[in-house]
Amino acid sequence: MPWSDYASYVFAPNGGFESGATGWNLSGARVAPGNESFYIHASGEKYSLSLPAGASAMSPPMCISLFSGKMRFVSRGDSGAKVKVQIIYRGLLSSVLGILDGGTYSVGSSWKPSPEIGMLGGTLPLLTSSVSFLFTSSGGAVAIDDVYLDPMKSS
Ligand SMILES: [Ca+2]
Repeated sequence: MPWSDYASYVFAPNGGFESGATGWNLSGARVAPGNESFYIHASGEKYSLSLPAGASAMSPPMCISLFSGKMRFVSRGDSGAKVKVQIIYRGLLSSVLGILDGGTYSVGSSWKPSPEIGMLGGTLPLLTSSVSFLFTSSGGAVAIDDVYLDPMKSS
């Protein structure tokens, strides 16, 4: 709400890394002490995900409707660091139906919410049942925390 975003977001499974890396598929990334500074999900949380340059992290799958809207997360990083977001669409049996480039974003030295990253909405591949988000860092270390999906386009 502080950012005038009133969508009905759903928290990604272990989307704040308070359960360690449970459910995430990490490559070169690790859960580290230090929560994002706004405590968007809950006060008292303690961890975020650290991605050295070139590391990647795939979120657990989330159910999705054909009217899916957008996702957001919180990040910070080294000067010049960027995070690339890809959206992996899966069908039954986890088969990959499509990969959408969600964009590459510069991160600042202090925590800030990502832009609203739009999803395919009404043009999702037929039979899509879940999505995962793949984060990849470049140009420096990046930290992310509090990953949210707006699973039904609500704004
Ligand atoms: Ca956290």
